[in-house]
Amino acid sequence: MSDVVAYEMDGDIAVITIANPPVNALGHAVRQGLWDAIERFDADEGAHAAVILGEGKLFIGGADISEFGKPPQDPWLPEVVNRIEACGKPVVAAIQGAALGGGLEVALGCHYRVAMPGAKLGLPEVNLGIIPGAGGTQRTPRLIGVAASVQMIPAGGNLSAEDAVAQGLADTLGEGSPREAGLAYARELVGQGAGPRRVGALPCPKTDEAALEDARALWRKKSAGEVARLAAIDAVEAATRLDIAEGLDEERRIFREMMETPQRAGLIHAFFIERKVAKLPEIEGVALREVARIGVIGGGTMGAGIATAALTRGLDVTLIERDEASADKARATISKNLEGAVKRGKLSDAQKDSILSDGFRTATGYDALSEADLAIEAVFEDMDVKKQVFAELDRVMKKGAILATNTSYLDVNEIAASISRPGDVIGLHFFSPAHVMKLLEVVVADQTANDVTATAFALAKKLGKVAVRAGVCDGFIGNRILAKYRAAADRMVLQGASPYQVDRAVKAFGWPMGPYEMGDLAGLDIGYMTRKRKEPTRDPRDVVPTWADELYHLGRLGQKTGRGYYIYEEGKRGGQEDPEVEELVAKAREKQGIAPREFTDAEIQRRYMAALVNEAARVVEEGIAKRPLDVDVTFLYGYGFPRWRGGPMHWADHAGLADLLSDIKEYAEEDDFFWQPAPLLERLVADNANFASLNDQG
Ligand code: T1G
Repeated sequence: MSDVVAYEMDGDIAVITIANPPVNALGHAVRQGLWDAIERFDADEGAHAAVILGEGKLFIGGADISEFGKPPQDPWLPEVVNRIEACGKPVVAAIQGAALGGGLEVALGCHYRVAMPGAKLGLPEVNLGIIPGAGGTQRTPRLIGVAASVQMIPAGGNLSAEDAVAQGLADTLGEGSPREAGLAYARELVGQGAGPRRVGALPCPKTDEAALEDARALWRKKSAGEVARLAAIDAVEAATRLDIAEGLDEERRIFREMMETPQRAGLIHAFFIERKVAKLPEIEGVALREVARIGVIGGGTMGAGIATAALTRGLDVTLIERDEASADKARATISKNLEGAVKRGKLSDAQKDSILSDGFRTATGYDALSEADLAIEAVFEDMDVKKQVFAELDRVMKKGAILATNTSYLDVNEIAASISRPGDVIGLHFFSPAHVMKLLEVVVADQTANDVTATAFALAKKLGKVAVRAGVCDGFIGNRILAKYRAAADRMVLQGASPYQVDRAVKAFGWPMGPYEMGDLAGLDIGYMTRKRKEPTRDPRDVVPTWADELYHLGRLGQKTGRGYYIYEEGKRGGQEDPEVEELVAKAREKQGIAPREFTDAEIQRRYMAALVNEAARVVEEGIAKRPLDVDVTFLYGYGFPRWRGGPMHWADHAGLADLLSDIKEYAEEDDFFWQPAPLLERLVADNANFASLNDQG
């Protein structure tokens, strides 16, 4: 027997246990082990039924994703599933924790399924840019029908054990341990003289044109640019007209097609980097400081959002405001945020009430934080104001407490150096709205202690955030790079592109919004203030979007004033293009003596991404981002970069760094101030290497 699949008898029941931590992935050894175990069971006269178990917290987490792209090894998963199904005696799957992807397909190859309370049963393959490839799209609709299948599979979602039993994907809910439940059910079946019950032998599911059409319409809209979700619907539809053998072949054909798409590579890259981003040598094995009570200084949008994020994850929060009126306003904002969580079903009314009564309080004096484990300030972005706050925190906070700043660009080293305990200072840069956005830039200053950094990453996990380590510079990783590709957009507009064409081209690339729509959402006053802040040090060759300054002076700040780049009408989704903006832009060109030229959407996309990747290469070279994958995670979770492209650095590797570099050099011929190739990019091209080759550096 293989060392990852065990076979033992419990009375007249064969118990087949998969032990391949951490998630019992169906790598080659597991597939071979399962095959051998089923062969043995079929031939074992003393065994009247079999139970398949997964050791540990879950049944099976799916096929082994790390094997993708490598030469396939027999037996293939579809064959293993078919072999289980073909067994001459009943086989029961006992499912705890999760049966996902190939894991559910193995269970569907079994003749009976017992699900333990709390288990989730699903086919998340589309989230990896593929479709189920071992019968999931053919056997699932035979059990739960077409409508339920095209609701679950294209969404990459899963069913709870209870819903799975209700819908017929599983037969019964188990009690006790998975082993006990599996054995009890197998013995019951043997007692009833029940034989194998093959899902594949069930008739083709009745088609449901309406459900198929609705699902196609939904995913055409919702997953613009992604191909796997629609392909999964095609596979389910095939089950309505092909017998199981033909259906499995058709599923396999589509599966292989999806395996070849760059989207698959992008989505699997995203899967692994979001798990790797928190793996940093400096925090590995470092003991954490305890964080149960936190203080938030400032109850504005960010402060209230941070407090909400902490409260909904069970932390005790004291919020400091300058006076009672501001404190009451902050409490009202937090209460509204929690109301939203209740509406989204994330929180019960009772939980909300207990949070607001027991876990949250406001104060107007810093002494209220003397027992706090961590304090995070979210006050006005001014260095003197920040230093005043930190001086107070330094005075009142207990020894070993962590002092954090939510600044989005100020020098965290300077803040740290202003107090007596710089080693306890760290940047925790949340993204607005802080109780919704997943990204958290953990800004590590020169003197930050490793256990402070490690504790920050643990806190991020507790808050349900994806944390990325960032070094100290203006804008850290995300905003620094954003400033560059935004500037590239402004340059194209000055040269002749319409802001609206830029937004359309960028969205066609897969971003949820273009830079000018984004400006309207954030507020054009933010951009104006940033330009004013940078004015004293700006290089005269830099392009200033003077049309945006005029919009600011006209009080057209975007969505919040009903007009910015776009005109927003009450109750209407999105904004209308504004011809006056085009006039302001034309005036700016005239003033600078620029004759406008045509831009294709492809050129806009190329320049936008080239500016992003070039600056990102600098950010990695300077160590602001430790690895290119940190940039990818930042943009996937903080800037809406299309997940199916894997992240900007992954995209660049697939687009070809040499081509990108030669484009940048071409752009530099007309503008060598803005377009200076990053030395790292030049070096990688010279070494015929790529960004991925740097993802294992620490
Ligand atoms: N293959 C390989 N490694 C996997 C894996 C998998 N399927 N799932 C998890 N890991 C690794 C992960 O990278 C991490 O590694 C460790 O296990 C713990 O994971 C034919 C082809 C199961 C819900 O899409 O959703 O089946 O970082 O941190 O939070 O139709 O992992 O420690 O080195 O996420 O407890 C379909 C993917 C595959 C499920 C557990 N299956 N996994 O969550 O742990 S395609 C999936 C998950 C397929 C067939 C097709 C989650 C989990 P490291 P973790 P967790």
